[in-house]
Amino acid sequence: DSNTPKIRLAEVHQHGRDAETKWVTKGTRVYDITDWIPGHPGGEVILRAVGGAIDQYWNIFSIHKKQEVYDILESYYIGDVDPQDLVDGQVPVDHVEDPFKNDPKRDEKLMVLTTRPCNAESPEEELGSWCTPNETFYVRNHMWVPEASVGNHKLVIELPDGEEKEYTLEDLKANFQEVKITATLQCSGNRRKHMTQEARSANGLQWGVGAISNAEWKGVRLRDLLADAGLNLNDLPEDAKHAQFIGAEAYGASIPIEKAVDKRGDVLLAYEMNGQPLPPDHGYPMRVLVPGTVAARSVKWVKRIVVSEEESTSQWQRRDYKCFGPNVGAPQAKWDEAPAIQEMPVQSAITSLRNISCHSATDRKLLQVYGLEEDSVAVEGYAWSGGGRKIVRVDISADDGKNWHQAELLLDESLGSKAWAWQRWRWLIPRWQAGRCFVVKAVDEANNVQPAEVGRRHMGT
Ligand code: MTE
Ligand code: MO
Repeated sequence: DSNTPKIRLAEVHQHGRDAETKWVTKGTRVYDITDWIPGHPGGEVILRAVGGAIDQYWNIFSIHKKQEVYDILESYYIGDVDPQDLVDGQVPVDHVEDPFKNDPKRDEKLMVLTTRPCNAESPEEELGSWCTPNETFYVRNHMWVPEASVGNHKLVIELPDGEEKEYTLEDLKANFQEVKITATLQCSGNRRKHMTQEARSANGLQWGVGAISNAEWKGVRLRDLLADAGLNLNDLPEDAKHAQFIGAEAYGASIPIEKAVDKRGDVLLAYEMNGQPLPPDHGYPMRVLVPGTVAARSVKWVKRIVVSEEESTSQWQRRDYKCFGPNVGAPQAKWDEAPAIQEMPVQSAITSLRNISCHSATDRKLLQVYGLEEDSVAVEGYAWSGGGRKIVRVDISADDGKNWHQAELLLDESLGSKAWAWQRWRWLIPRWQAGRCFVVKAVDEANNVQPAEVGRRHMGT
């Protein structure tokens, strides 16, 4: 109406990050949220939006899309965007800063599920090698890739008594023992598509077999850093229960302190991946690498580590990455009572299923190794378990689970205190013995076995 103040966009721009009072627009309405900022549950990430539109951030942080949040925002309403600045009744897009402006160009071989944020799985052809090339290592981003450069990136470690110590990448390289490990990262949603198809519908991105990849990581041990910052590893204080990690774009997660300080736990601040500096998508200049644990805890672009009595308060620690019984739907889920996923269960998948012909010279070599003289089917894939538990067996069936065989476990050079990296495997069966439905299930050293029904794969798919 004509009585509400009309505010020019140029004026909104002046109330950005460095201004005394901070404004945002949502739709065509303007809000002065200065007083709200200190109490914002998501912390200072809100400063990205001030001086401009908040709409695209709420599309990413969909947690805001509820009445109580709308009500809070309305209480800070100060006026409407001046109609002179509107195009077709809307705030023009050039007023809206693109939070994804630092996202890198990505390899075309990646199989993209969403682009903003980037969620992309490794294609099956790339899952056949021991270490996945950096360019085709799966990418799981909840937000944008933050602006980061070695020069201005500082890592702060905070202990329970409030003591803080700051490190640059150069400090890490100069003052701590360098460690190399091979470790597989797997998103908790890996193969969710198959769970949806074979068991029951599972919420979230419908990943195939490629939300997993393996790499050689170089970095320094988190435990060495914590000790340097003043934590007594031999006699941990009572209130040191979790190590919380905060990424530069606002993502956060935590792990139990026992894993963080375990010498054989191999938790790293990693700065190299397969002999290269970490690529932007994978945490440049440094990330946490928690081997054997769900990849959601390996926080990229890490800028702060807090040793605390509490788990991370982030939505990814408390309102995501938890499991509920088969009778519990989203409305009944008691998030506060379910434990956060840490170590992962045993997993395996078929990544390649192909006909091998005795008419081809290269195929004949493979047939010879397996003592076969007729056309056959070659099956290949990976197996992996959490907690560094070694894969001891890979069971494979070519007739939908009626008869089982043991796949050949391929030899690779694994680095680190435990079996953090996947086990690749292969198996050949004469064509006439093979049905159309193949099944794989792996067994780890604790004799944990995968359920067979999600390990199916049909010939020609
Ligand atoms: N760290 C930050 N800062 N931001 C993120 O969105 N995603 C997590 C984890 N660390 C994430 C993060 C999740 S859910 C996964 S599966 C892994 O990073 C993916 O690591 P990658 O993209 O290097 O494969
Ligand atoms: Mo993930």
